[in-house]
Amino acid sequence: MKGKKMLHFLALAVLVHVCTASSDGRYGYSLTGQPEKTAKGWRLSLSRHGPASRYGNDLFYIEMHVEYQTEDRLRFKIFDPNNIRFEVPLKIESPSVTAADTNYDIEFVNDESTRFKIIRKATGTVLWETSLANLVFSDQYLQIATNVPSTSVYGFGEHQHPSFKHNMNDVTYGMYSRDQSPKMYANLYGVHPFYMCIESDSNAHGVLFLNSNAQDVTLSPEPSLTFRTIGGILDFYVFLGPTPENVIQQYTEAIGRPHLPPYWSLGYQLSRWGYPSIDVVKQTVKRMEQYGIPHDVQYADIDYMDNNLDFTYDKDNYAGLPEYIQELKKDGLHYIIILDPFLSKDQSRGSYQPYELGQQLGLWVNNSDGVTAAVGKALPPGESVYPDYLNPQTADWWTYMCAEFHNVLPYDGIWIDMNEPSNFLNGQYPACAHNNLNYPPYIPRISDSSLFHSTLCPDSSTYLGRHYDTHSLFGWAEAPPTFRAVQQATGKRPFVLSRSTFVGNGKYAAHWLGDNHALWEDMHLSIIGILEFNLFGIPQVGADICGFHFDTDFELCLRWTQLGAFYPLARNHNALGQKEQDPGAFGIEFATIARTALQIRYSLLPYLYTLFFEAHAFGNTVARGLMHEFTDDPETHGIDTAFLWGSALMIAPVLQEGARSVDVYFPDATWFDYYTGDKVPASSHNKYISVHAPLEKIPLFIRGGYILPTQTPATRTAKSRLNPFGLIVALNEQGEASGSLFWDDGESVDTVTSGNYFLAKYTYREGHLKTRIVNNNYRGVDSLVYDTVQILGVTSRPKAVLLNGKAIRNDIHYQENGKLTIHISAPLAEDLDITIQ
Ligand code: MIG
Repeated sequence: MKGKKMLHFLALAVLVHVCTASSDGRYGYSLTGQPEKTAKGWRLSLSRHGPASRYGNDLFYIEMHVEYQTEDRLRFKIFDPNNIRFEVPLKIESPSVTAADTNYDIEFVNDESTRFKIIRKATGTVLWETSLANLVFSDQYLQIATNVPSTSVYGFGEHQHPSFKHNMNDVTYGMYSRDQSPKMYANLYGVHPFYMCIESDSNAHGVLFLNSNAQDVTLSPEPSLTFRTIGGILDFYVFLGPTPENVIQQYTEAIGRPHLPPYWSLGYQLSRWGYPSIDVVKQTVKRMEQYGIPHDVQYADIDYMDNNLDFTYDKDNYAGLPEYIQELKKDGLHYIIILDPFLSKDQSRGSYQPYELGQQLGLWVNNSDGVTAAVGKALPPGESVYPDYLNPQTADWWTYMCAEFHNVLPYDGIWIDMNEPSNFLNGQYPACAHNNLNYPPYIPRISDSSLFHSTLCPDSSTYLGRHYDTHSLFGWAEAPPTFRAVQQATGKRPFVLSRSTFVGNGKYAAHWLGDNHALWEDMHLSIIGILEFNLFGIPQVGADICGFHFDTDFELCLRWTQLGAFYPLARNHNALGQKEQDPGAFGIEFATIARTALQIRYSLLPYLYTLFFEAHAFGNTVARGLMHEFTDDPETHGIDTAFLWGSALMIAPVLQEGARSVDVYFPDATWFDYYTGDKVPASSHNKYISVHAPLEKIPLFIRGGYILPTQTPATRTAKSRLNPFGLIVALNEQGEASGSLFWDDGESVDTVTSGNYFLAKYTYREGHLKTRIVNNNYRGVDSLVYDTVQILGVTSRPKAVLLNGKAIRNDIHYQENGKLTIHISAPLAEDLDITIQ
């Protein structure tokens, strides 16, 4: 800054430094005039220097608006003040005035490189530093680069990443929604241009690049990130954390908090593409029952349809399906049907009403003429059209069609597939024209280097503009009307499972990681995908348990079932032509082990459900990496072979064939073996310790300091929900623990906003376990009881145990490892007070 004059602007405790020396940058942009104060922050005018980029149509004047949206959220957008360019139609609420007491400062340094910095006030760490001299803003190529304060960078999606913590060695990831089986580095089904970075002093921040155009990002060792997109504007949101959980809370506050899933959807879900008939479905369901394996959801893939046509069912192979669904419901099961977005326009079969209606109303994605429907080829016979879900009328029609279909098949939830959107042709008929939308000057690092491979032509027209801009929003826009349809049709809390997702979809949909392979490697990679979608605000996520493509095998499927029992979304699914892989398919040994793993899941569902409540209400993650909780231990930054449910349960699955032990890293905390209650010795902390993992066991550890609500499992959540509750009280070194339980009817709409729930907080200190009932507005708790309290880490055999002041005599069991089990019968709806003397 030597020899340069600096101006300080003081606005509501917000500091903007501007050096006013004239810029002689040879390219890029520099500041013209002074930053102008606005109600929300600052406005800066930028003008271009030097030669144009090689992509043509560079803008001479652009504007940058900085908005101090909240004390932890800063937005800056760089756009064309003279022409409207596409902006993602996601509403992010922000106050109309600048936030006071922000945790960030911004700084402009107007030297040759015109740098723009975002600084964490508390530490001075520069979170974002970009040189406007390197900025490119042409019509179809926008590029901005920033230094990042460390190499602990996570996120960006959707891809199959080799590790949770990114390799920063000049790796480029493309983002453009695409129907493609997960393969390393490729752009996949959804688009999430969001990353989180752990700074070197363990603070964390997150950044959203709100842009839906085809784009890529390069991660380089400086460390730095370079964003390139081929449309829209440069619109960034920075979230200050400072903990990883805070980052995701702030991120989901902006983009929309995840919905509260129906309780039953946390149960075990079974699916398969290729149940040849309803009889095979029936046999499979029966087999689950015979083995007593927990099972809450049965899926219908396209097999149920008549000729792969939406809103029909196969009256031959699936004769009696409506009645069978009713039977399943009586038995406490739930049924989810798949729907594809494309509608066959093939008239040879006679009138197909869903198409006719949409055609009359003109609801499709159109060709570039804006009038005639874009026609592709997909699963149904003949040619297909694509509903333009961005059109509110299309959304209404879809909601109507889905809700009407509930009168035919009384489904409980809808699975929306192929919504990238997928097309078996590369572009629609007759072919994509040679123009700068279909063949832009720069194609980001995406598969086949094509914007229309397996989808529609970018110059197609949609309600909000060109498919070029809205392509990756197709599935995003399909989720809300599907969500509304399920709610309308069932009158209950909806469940929607979507393949293509975009920023903010967690409000409406769960996600599965797509067409993985029955390979050990894919099992490991699934953990990374699950942790990433928790960062993206879509915590209800899972991978196809046992693998989709390829035949699975006994050991892989068994280990995967154990791991899958701890996916937030636990769904077994496989591809047409593969051998059956439901947990009953491999005989009694498999079934017994699978049952044990799933019974553990079911016993922990009250804890899992409470985590989903916290995700919904506060934006927490459900499944999280160890680095969320042990951020200042750099060893945890790279761990993606183990993960946590919330703060308190570590899952350390076997990920290798033949392995009968797992090397588990124990960050510095108190840990208890879930199975025995044995305390992990302090000498094992901050180290990898080999843990015994025979075939029948997945290693699980409970973290001291936490109280987890449990419930006696059953084969359906409808039943387990009525069973007695338990508490696992895992003490830390101070002999303390805390936790909570959220409970409601599990299926009504908006129980949280209407307050119709029960919420209890538990604390344990100085030998007292106490509850505080924070909310008591769900009368379903009145018939529920606690029957067990397990306390882990008790230092000596207690002399007496009192329940609400009265000594309990017989029902106490103390083990030398410090595990105390107390059997009680106490109402859930009343304060529980247990004293250990
Ligand atoms: O062209 O509905 O990812 O889960 O089983 C395949 C059949 C279409 C792709 C989905 C997969 C599903 C399959 N679908």
